[in-house]
Amino acid sequence: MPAFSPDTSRSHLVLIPSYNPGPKVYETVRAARSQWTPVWVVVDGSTDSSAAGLQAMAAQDDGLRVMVLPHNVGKGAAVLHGINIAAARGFTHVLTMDSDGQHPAPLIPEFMKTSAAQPAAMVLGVPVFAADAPRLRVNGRKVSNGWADLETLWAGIGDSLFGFRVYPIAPLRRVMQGQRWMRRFDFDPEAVVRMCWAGVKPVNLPATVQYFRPEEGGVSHFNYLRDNLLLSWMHSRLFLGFVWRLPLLLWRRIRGS
Ligand SMILES: Nc1nc2c(ncn2[C@@H]2O[C@H](COP(=O)(O)OP(=O)(O)OP(=O)(O)O)[C@@H](O)[C@H]2O)c(=O)[nH]1
Ligand SMILES: [Mg+2]
Repeated sequence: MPAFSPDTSRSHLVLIPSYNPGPKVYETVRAARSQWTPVWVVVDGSTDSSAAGLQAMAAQDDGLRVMVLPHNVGKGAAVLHGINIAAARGFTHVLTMDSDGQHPAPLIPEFMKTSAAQPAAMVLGVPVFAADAPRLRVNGRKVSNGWADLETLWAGIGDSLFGFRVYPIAPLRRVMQGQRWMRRFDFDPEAVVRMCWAGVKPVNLPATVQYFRPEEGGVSHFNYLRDNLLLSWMHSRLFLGFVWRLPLLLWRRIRGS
């Protein structure tokens, strides 16, 4: 079994929540491992064979840890599971990335370096889409981004939905433990808005996104009706939260903090 490399991070880890990702997950995890140590995967009640396949990889690699949840609890809940354990191990920051190969593993070091230089901030990937990316996805996010801008009084969120990010763990845990939302697909946009409310500043970096056709191993769990309803409900409750925080947000804006 290979020993930890000397550059194993004690503060920053890569966390990959994973639900029935198909075979792309193996190259995704390998790509993340080639850039960072440690990498943790939370298998969220997957019913494909990926739990066993990932555990076999982890048995050969001390830098990879695989946690398997018995039932599907949702992306946000899987992230919370991972960061609770990470916090207990002394980690302070987490880079979250998708398990389906869409996110740019080669940018992990740059994102981690930016986070280390500004540890109080969150580092947000801003998606750079290829010309063949589905228009519905590219344009659909403008609605969520518009709401997130309003809800934070234009705090500078580059993209509300993109999940390739580095979060400081302590405020993210506080925000998540403070309420019962953000457990599913609503995790990424609600996290970024609530973190802004908590005073965590966004730093935006461009990040390329890849879309794979099904025959290339592309898998999506985005359900247009279900997830747009979830996002509409999420922005409704965030808007209410925004209304009573408006004096605070205005005060911060006036002070320039
Ligand atoms: N833990 C967990 N992760 C999930 C769940 N659903 C999706 N994910 C993960 O969240 C990431 C994004 O899911 P996708 O279904 O690709 O959603 P998306 O990337 O926003 O949508 P597309 O633009 O269609 O790819 C992937 O890494 C999934 O494995 C879930 O129920 N639990
Ligand atoms: Mg995806």
